[in-house]
Amino acid sequence: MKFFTKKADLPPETAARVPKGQYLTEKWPVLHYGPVPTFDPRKWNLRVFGAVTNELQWSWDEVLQLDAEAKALVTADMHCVTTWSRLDQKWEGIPFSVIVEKAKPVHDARFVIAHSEHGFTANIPIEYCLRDDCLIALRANGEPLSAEHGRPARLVVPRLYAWKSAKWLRGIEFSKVDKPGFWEKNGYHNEGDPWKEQRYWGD
Ligand SMILES: Nc1nc2c(c(=O)[nH]1)N[C@H]1C(S)=C(S)[C@@H](COP(=O)(O)O)O[C@H]1N2
Ligand SMILES: [Mo]
Repeated sequence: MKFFTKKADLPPETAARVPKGQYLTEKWPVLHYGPVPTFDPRKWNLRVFGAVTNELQWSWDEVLQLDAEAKALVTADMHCVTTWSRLDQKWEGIPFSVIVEKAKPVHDARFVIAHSEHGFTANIPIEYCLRDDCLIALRANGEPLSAEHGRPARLVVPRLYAWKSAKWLRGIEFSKVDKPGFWEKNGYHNEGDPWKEQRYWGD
């Protein structure tokens, strides 16, 4: 079995969904920097802070409550800058719009900074998070997120390269100013639109 398929070897309708320079994979690779964190539901929380009217902090039980109240189910393609793409990934969880409704970012908040375990951050122009395909995912492809894929919660921003979809999410910061994150400080493009091939600094 072949794991990576070139665009040229795909039927046209599938090839059209794979951005330039990407290969299709059937398997779901695991990719991140550093160790996989452990999840302790008694200690875990999720903060929403920064340029907002209401700063918030939710326990794991409160996140489960939010998940029961408003569900997002998003089918989206996933593009990693290291050139693999996976189509029709199914994400389930809390719509990003719920975070916005509850925290009320100030009118001139322009960026979302995802904060994860071990100090990992990713910066995202706010408009990508205000789209209806952005969510805090608790499940992928019908199963709770596995430890390697971000248990218990990850941000999913399908329109940008997957490094912006921060695994092991612990905080959402709204900001008036940009704050380049881990990969953005280490050579990756600040915005990371796969359809513009914004891979690295200078692209
Ligand atoms: N916390 C954290 N999230 C992260 C990363 C990371 O290093 N740390 N790497 C990103 C990168 S580069 C990619 S391609 C995706 C991969 O997600 P997956 O392992 O679920 O396929 O996670 C992203 N989220
Ligand atoms: Mo990546």
